[in-house]
Amino acid sequence: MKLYKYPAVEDWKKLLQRPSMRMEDIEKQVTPILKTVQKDGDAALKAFSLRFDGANIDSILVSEEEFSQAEKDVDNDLKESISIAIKNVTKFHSAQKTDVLKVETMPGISCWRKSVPIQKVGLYIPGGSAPLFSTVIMIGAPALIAGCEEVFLCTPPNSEGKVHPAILYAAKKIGLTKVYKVGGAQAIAAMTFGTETIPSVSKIFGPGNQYVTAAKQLATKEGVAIDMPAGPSEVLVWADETANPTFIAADLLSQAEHGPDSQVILVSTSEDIIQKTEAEVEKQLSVLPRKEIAAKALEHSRSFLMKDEAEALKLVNEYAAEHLILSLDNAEDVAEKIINAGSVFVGHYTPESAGDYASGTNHTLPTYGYAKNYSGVSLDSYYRKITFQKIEKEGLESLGPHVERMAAAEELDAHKNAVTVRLNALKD
Ligand code: HSO
Ligand code: ZN
Repeated sequence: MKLYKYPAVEDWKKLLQRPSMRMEDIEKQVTPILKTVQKDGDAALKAFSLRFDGANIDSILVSEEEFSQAEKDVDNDLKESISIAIKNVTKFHSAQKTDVLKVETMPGISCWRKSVPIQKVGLYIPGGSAPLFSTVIMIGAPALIAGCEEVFLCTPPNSEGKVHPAILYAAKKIGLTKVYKVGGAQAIAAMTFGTETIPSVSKIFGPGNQYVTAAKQLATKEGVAIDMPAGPSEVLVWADETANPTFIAADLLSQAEHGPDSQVILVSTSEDIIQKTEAEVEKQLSVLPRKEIAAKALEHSRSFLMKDEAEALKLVNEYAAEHLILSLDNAEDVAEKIINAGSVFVGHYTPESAGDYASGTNHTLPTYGYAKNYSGVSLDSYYRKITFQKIEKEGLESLGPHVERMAAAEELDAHKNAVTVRLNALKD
């Protein structure tokens, strides 16, 4: 991790830059995949599974027997932990339900807003080196709590045509029964256009590699919504002299092990803490099974020594981290001053891992600085909010003349008439 001591404000933007993502080349590779799936449906999905995953798939839909086998393959201790995670995530997200908001803006004029679940939702869970069954819970449970009518999941099979048992177990446990064995850009294409087996959806959720990310971006041009623009995962740890270097080194590495393009940042007003943490990172890294991945991520990660708390706060808000850990004595006070972050972990005993798996908050969060303008996934992500209004005759009598006047001033006579004909009828 490269150390920057008291960086000048004018250099912050450059120093806080994320690794660049060039999507054009990938989009060029992904576009033909989307087109082929649109044209050939299931046959294209099977051909791509053979080509990219080395899997010969008979049935794209996971069978009852496969679910039962998964149930047997997951050990009881893990089942218990998954249950606790589901319980906490369900509790936190269920509490996000809102009542219909109804307001009488003037006598005889009522306006209300109601959350209506998105009808068809598709979830994507990547395969690869880490089977992210926790993500099944994070993006699946809220969809079911919101009441989305059709919810299903796509995930790539391994070369034997199988899905990781914990993914199937977690899916079944939250109430998802439709899981399709298809991954990569072809899965996103299937959810966008629909195939004989896989229905098209209105919104796609879930992480993925660059091909999946590019395919999701292209799906938006076809009228499909996506959870959020994706970039590599990241954490910023802000630590003061009361922080424990062993704890925060572990936090930095927990993010670094996600992928070689992950970014980890350490901010402190104490040079001693930075030095001790760096030594601790080296020590812990050497025994990690994913040390090669984590080491690559650390190559483009940084530490910042800041003059005081106020400067550190400005830098932290400028970075807009996906995950922000406040390992500070006054963490709760500082938390109040955070204006840009995906999710904040407050105090020495709040590791990001807790939120990644089981405390209750969602781990699908805005990366790449998007925390400045996007929120993480929550119950809201599964709704549209529809507004309604009902105007009584006396309401139109009092408001109508104002609408007529405004319409006339905008030179939109048909708008004015829509009120005038009614007001005339009321005079008769
Ligand atoms: N830190 C990841 C989520 C995750 N971690 C899943 C472990 N499993 C992105 O927020
Ligand atoms: Zn994680």
